Amino acid sequence: AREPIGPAAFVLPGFALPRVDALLDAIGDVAARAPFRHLVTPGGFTMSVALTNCGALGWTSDRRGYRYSAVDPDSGAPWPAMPEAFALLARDAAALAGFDGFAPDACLVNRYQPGSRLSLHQDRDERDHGAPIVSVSLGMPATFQFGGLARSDKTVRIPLVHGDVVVWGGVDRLRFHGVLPLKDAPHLLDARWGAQRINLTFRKAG
Ligand code: MD5
Ligand code: FE
Repeated sequence: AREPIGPAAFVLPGFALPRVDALLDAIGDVAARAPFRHLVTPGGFTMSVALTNCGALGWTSDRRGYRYSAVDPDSGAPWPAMPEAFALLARDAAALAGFDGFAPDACLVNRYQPGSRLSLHQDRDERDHGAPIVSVSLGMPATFQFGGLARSDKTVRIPLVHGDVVVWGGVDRLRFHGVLPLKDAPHLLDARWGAQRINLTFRKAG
């Protein structure tokens, strides 16, 4: 199934479900080599969402600004390679939304714990805004906020649950968006995920 939420944005409900075991293993491998960390924004705030990356490029932030980097600033080493299961999922989901041949070079791995939130923002640090972004929701449910091209545009709330995949392209790629504070609701589907939401965000950054 494919549910449009914008002219070029689609929710693929449960699309990742058949692949979650492989994803959980791969997330563990990535986090063992590049641990989750709470980044500081240029404004001096510590993000409530913890993040790591895999792939050729990883997104990072500090007092100097936001940027993509080929190395993990915490270790000085390259980010872990993008697991095969990640790249295949991103490519297959993008194709279902009309974006054939999506080959992401960056995967941000966001970890939300109860109370973690992501305030309204645009993703504009990527070089090529023509490529889509693919987002995979795992673990606890969350409410996604989807706005317009101006921060002040009204937002709609979209519930996202374990296994949902969203593809954002074209005119929807630069819309303001955020995630409401994660509720402390137990995740009933699979106890291995614990009290957290993991979001994989695939991008063509370079
Ligand atoms: C999340 N992450 O649920 C979201 C999923 C981020 C972030 O927002 O920046 O790490 S990605 C949602 C997204 C990406 C690009 C464009 C749009 C939404 N959009 O136009 O609405 O952790
Ligand atoms: Fe974003």
